[in-house]
Amino acid sequence: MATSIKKLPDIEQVLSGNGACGGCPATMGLRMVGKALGPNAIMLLTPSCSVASMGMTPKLGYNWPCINITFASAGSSASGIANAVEIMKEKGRFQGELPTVFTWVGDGGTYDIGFQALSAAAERNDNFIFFCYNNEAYSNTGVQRSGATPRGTFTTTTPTGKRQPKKNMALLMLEHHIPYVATATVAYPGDLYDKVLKAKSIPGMKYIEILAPCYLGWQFDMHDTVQMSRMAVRSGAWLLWEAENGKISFSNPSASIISGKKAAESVDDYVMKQGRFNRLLKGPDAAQRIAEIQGDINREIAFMRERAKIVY
Ligand SMILES: Cc1ncc(C[n+]2csc(CCOP(=O)(O)OP(=O)(O)O)c2C)c(N)n1
Ligand code: SF4
Ligand SMILES: [Mg+2]
Repeated sequence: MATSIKKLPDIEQVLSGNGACGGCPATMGLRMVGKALGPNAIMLLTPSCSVASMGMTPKLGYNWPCINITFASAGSSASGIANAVEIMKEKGRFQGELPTVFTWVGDGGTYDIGFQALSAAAERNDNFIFFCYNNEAYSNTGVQRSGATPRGTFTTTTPTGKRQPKKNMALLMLEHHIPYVATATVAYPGDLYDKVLKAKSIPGMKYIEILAPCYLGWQFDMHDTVQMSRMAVRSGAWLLWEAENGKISFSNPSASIISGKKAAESVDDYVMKQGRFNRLLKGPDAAQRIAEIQGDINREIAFMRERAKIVY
């Protein structure tokens, strides 16, 4: 069972007064990550909402040493820092416990622009945690489509709805044979906390992706962030899973959906609550568009159910 929200440590690494929107899911997710990582960590960020939100030294909104790097280089920069601290320790220039090196990167910086460096770092099994907070678009620059944007979504670069399904990025990372991969989302903070705590204790490359429903891009009321996150999981549009040394397991409610104990909720309510979908669902092809979105979800559930049976 996941750690109860009431049992999470009081420590706050995300400080009040930062520049994020109210109800920002990236900031909520980072707050949980901070509770698990604690202060002894080094953070690397690519251009994104989380960089725009963090402010400038000496008034940083995040209570870690933070390094802003180029969009394409999260994987290689984190590899460099992780190796540097280990070498400093070996040479006696660093005392005490090694800091956890982690990246905090959006879906644009993960699925698209930073994929090459991320893939290379994973193949080398370098020792850091790569966090992708996935708000399913390039939000900071006004909501353009990314490889994480689901089919049927309105963005400024898909004004008639994205025609392609999203990638299964976490699964792609698993196929790099790294020791730990997990998905999470802000409506299940204990699940996220436990996964980060576990990742922190595992040497080598870890990949954790957090679904981050963004009111601006998804077009819902900002106080509904957690509800959207919960609806994504209950409809099966986002599956909660982890893989330790290649073995996949699901956490609830996804575990019940995968085992067939509980049916996923219909995607209609989830879709109709979001302007990014429902503004395109007024025409005569609405039923077909919803069926396409539901079809993508059903296919992913069926695929992950079978994929979880394979361990290698
Ligand atoms: C090479 C490069 N291309 C484009 C940009 C402009 N840019 C800054 S933030 C951003 C969006 C980032 O999207 P994502 O990684 O998903 O993070 P989010 O904004 O959604 O938090 C873009 C395109 C840039 N800084 N560098
Ligand atoms: S646009 Fe979305 S992800 Fe960006 S700061 Fe606002 S709520 Fe957060
Ligand atoms: Mg994004």
